[in-house]
Amino acid sequence: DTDVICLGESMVTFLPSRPGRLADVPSFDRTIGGAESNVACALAAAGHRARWVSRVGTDGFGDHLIRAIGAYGVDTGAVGRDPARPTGVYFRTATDRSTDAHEVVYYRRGSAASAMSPATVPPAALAGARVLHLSGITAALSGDCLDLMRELTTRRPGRPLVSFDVNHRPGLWRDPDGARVLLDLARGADLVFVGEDEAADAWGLIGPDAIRAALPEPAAVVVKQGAQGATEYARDGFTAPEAPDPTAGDAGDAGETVTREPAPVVEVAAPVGAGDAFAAGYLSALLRGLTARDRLRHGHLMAAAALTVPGDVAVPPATGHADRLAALSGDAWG
Ligand code: KDG
Repeated sequence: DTDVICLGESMVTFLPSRPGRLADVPSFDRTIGGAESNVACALAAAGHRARWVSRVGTDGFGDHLIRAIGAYGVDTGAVGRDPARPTGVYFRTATDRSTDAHEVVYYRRGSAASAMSPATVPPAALAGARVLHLSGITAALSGDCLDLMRELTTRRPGRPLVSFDVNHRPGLWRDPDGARVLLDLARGADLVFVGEDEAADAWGLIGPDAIRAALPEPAAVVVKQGAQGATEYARDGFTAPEAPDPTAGDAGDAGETVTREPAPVVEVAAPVGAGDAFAAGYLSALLRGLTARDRLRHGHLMAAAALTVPGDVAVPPATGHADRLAALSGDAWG
């Protein structure tokens, strides 16, 4: 058994040796990326039992991903190998400090992970967790992957708490209705993470209240508002149960609490991976039964760790240290 299962494609990631456009960068350093395994790595580093479920090729890049993600303490035993398809790869440039922009190119069409489906991911790989963490990236990879996402976000008794980070990547979607698909998938989750700007771009929803109004089904919705902080809408009694709850999905008449927490001010090295780190910090606090304020603060602390390094994954502050930072008074939090 495990605390959290994170399902999604991971890629060998190439970061530039120096700033500049992709056309000009002379060499790249290899690291790892992949929204869901980034979450798994941060959770494992924070002391939780995390399993990453995916598929990779039988190539050396697949070996590297399994080894590097496993080195964080993540259980990689359920990762499938596909001799007929390659492991995904992506390159990106450094973040331009004046525009906050970077270039990304993916080499992942037809990858091993794009063949994930209800048939190729065994049910045993997805069993025995308190939380199943998914993201909208998977839904954009292929029709098979979308089928799997629809199945995993279908409400049924006894399923784990389903956490869904919208992660709208317009460049990955071939379906012009991708944004609408993401809204449908989010409605089937128990916990949704979405950026305020992301919701405006994808769905035309302006502000946290409008986002919650469009997503009434999940027990909790967390709207990330960049440097301003985050807002959580949580149905009373929202927790990650130790064992699957046979009544899960039954909203009943529970009330709702809205919690806003500012984010600490940090010097940003690269924004990539900050959303994943936020989700990991939030989930870590949720698994530990902490309050709404502390869930958001642990999200902000892990995001700060990721924002201040150039790569996609950051080693988070040790749990005791993070608890002391989260307990600082409101003034310190801005
Ligand atoms: O959130 C960070 C991820 O976007 C990055 O690690 C790569 O998974 C990735 C993607 O599909 O963009």
